Amino acid sequence: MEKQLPPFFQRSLADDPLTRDALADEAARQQTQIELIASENIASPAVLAALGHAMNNKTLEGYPGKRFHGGGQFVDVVEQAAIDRAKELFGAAYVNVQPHSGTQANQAVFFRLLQPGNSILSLDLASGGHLSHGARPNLSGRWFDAHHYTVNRETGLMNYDDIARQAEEIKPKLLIAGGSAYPREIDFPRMAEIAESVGAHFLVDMAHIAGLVAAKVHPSPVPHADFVTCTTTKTLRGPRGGLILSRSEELGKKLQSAIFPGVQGSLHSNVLAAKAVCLAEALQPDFQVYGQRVRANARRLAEVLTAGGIRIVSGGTDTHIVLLDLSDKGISGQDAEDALALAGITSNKNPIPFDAARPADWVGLRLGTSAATTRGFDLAEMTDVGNCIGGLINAASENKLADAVPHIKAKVADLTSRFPIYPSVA
Ligand code: DSN
Repeated sequence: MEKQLPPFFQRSLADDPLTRDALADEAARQQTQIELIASENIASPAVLAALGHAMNNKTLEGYPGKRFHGGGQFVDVVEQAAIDRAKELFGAAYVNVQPHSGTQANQAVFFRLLQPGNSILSLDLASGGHLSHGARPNLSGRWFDAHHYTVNRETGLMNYDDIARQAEEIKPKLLIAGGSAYPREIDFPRMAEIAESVGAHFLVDMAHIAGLVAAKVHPSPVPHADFVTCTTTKTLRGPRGGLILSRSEELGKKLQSAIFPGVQGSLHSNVLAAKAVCLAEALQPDFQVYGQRVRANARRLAEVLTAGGIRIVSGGTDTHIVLLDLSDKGISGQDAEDALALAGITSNKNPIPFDAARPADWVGLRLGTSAATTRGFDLAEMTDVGNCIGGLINAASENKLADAVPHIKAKVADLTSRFPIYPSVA
């Protein structure tokens, strides 16, 4: 007869009703709302199963085969699989799968390449850059002499001649490309040329576009940069965490100790398993179809919104991101985010290029199509979503939200019920 488990192992979430209910509510929210936050996605049940596994209990430091604790043989299997799969997916010679986040991946690269006080040159936040690329409130903005390039005020596009001139003037130790809200393709060979011309290292943070690069619908930075960092969360559709890649095994070897023991201690064993799962998923042929749909859906969303009288920063998109400029609508990004939320559409306020400093005054709204595409939305649904958003923004601008919300909310409910996500909340 099977031995009765001790009471501790018989406990479940039912013993913590507060957490159980919040988790159930979050699952229901994801089912019933249209998720358009560009940094989000819907991970597979297999990824979630790996995250919720007892591998969570395993403490390890070091790398496969060279650990500081015993009992690591099965974590070695998943860490090595994640490394091998990421190498294959991105054509990289070196991969580190241990970063707990994209920001920590960036910190490890800084730790390896820079000394405090060195100069760095990156895309500014309002133009779509990232906090960890030298923004003032971030550690990177305090410890390094951070300079930023902007996009062109009229076109919203990166101007490579301007960046080259700025780099010549500043002579940064590190040039960074990539960010959180730049919706257009980046010319990586040109950026690499600029870095080389001033003797700078070149880092690409492809956190947002990693899945599009994996799906081959966006050019890869891997052959051009010294290091490429990303998260596994966003277009890559995996667990929360980061990766560092390099085209060079030599550079990679130098980076290894920058993650551990440089900026991190023990690894997140179960997350490594989930990373292995999501990377295997991204190697399947259907992931390329997914990437094509994400981009086509973003283009459709931009077209429908433009036809609805809403300005899109840079006039369109090459990625999953559509950045709205609400400056001529008389409402803030926060007003728009709130208006969309009334109908069950989730988004986030964002600065647009040359926007105000205070988040409350930002006039941008960032949308992304990764999560909606995962649940099955295609061009027809994205046309509906665009019309819903256009209707809400124009209604907010004319103080007519009370009239507009009920029928748009009904449309959102119809769309989400036709495209269920996890079985338990379907
Ligand atoms: N960088 C933030 C974003 O893009 O939303 C979080 O990943």
